[in-house]
Amino acid sequence: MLRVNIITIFPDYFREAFDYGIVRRARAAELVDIKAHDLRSWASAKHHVVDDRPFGGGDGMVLKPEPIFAAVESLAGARQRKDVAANKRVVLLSPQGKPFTQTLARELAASEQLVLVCGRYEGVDERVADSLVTDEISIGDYVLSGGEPAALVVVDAVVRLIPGALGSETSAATESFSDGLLDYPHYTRPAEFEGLRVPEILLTGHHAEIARWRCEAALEKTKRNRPDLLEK
Ligand code: 9D3
Repeated sequence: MLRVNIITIFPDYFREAFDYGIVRRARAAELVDIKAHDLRSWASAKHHVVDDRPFGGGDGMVLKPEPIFAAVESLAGARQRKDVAANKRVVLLSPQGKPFTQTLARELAASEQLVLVCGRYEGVDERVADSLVTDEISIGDYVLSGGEPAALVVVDAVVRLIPGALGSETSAATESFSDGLLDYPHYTRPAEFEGLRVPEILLTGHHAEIARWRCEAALEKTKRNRPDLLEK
């Protein structure tokens, strides 16, 4: 059973987020347990302050290290200090992270315990990334308001890779990105919709020719939308 603990100042953001589709099924089958925790419950009891002004000056606020260290230590046991060997990964979602990829998702899915730390404000005290976190991850080159939407993305991509999470009809290994191309185009009935026709070859039942058409169509689509994938 993979244990996923999310540390956030907005635990309610995750209400219902894991109650749909494959993630819901994986939770029901006890393949994964997912909990979101309020960072403020590890802040000093007085005012539950989790942020402070940046040393050196500048705009905005920075998440303080103490509540994050306390939260991770209470959820994942004693200080990991990059203890990948124990099969625990402590992930910081941050715009400065390494790109999240299917390869990284597979690695995380092979762990026993994941702690996801969601950043907010201008950032997180760098001692968290330096001394607590095993993986600092970004989900792409665009600006989010915080790490929470990125945590949703990571959990979704990881959970569906847990053995048994996908139905027997699909295997994660045969999906798009596994062969480095985008998926081929899909069609269903009606064969003509407002004058838009489904490619004739798909209606013929010539399986070898259909496979060939799909291969070429996938290549065309990849050229158009993701030429970077072809250069590799
Ligand atoms: C407007 C503030 N920016 C100053 C240049 C820095 C900044 C800080 C914090 C920008 C975004 C954020 C919040 N984003 C995340 O925590 C985040 C994120 C993202 O923004 N893009 C892609 N992946 C991720 S993972 C976490």
